[in-house]
Amino acid sequence: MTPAELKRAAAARAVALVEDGMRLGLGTGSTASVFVELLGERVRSGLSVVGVPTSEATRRAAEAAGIPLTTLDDTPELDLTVDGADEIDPALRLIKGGGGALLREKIVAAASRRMVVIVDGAKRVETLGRFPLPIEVVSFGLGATTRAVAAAIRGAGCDGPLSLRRGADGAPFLTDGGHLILDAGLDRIPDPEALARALVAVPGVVEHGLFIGLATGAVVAEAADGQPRIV
Ligand code: ABF
Repeated sequence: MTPAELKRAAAARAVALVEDGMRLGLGTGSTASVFVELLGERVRSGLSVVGVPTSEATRRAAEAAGIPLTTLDDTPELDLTVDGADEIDPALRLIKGGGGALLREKIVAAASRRMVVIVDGAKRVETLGRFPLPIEVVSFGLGATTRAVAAAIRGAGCDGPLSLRRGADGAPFLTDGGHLILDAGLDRIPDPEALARALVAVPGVVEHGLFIGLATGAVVAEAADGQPRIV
């Protein structure tokens, strides 16, 4: 099966977990967008749900699919969030934020009783870090914040280059919140909890892409047979 077919298989399995009346967090990325598309089909067949989108892109996709939307102000507690990931380890720790939506994704996941991650098998790793870790920072003081982030990374036993994410036009990439992203090419993160603690202690860091203790399950579609497994 192609990567696109695997993503669709994982998204379809997750849509089957949705029950009538649920308050949902709607993830971002190509896998989550298939989930939104398939959820829209169920909504048009009579399923009653409300969703909180994790990005402006997902908001537009959900509106196009006919999914009723709400906010965390009106609906501060969600039943289930379904979202993609860039990496997942055996303890369901994640790297997210390759799409730049990590801040809203983490807020929505933290407001959910369950978070199910939908990925193809290529995202599974023994040790997180091969995918560059996104770190969202405010633009004020960028030079000083970058130095402090580099020191925090070394203090947590990691090493590797930090690069300011840029868009296709070469300009700095801006998140939905108007912030910048530093991508840390660490290769291996031996102690994700220690790195997470070190990063949040840096003034100017808004959020980082390590999702620890948030995912309660994962639907993994493996290339071998394309059959999604729930772990
Ligand atoms: C979001 O989309 C992100 O947190 C992650 O970076 C990305 C995964 O994208 P895809 O499903 O397109 O691989 O979930």
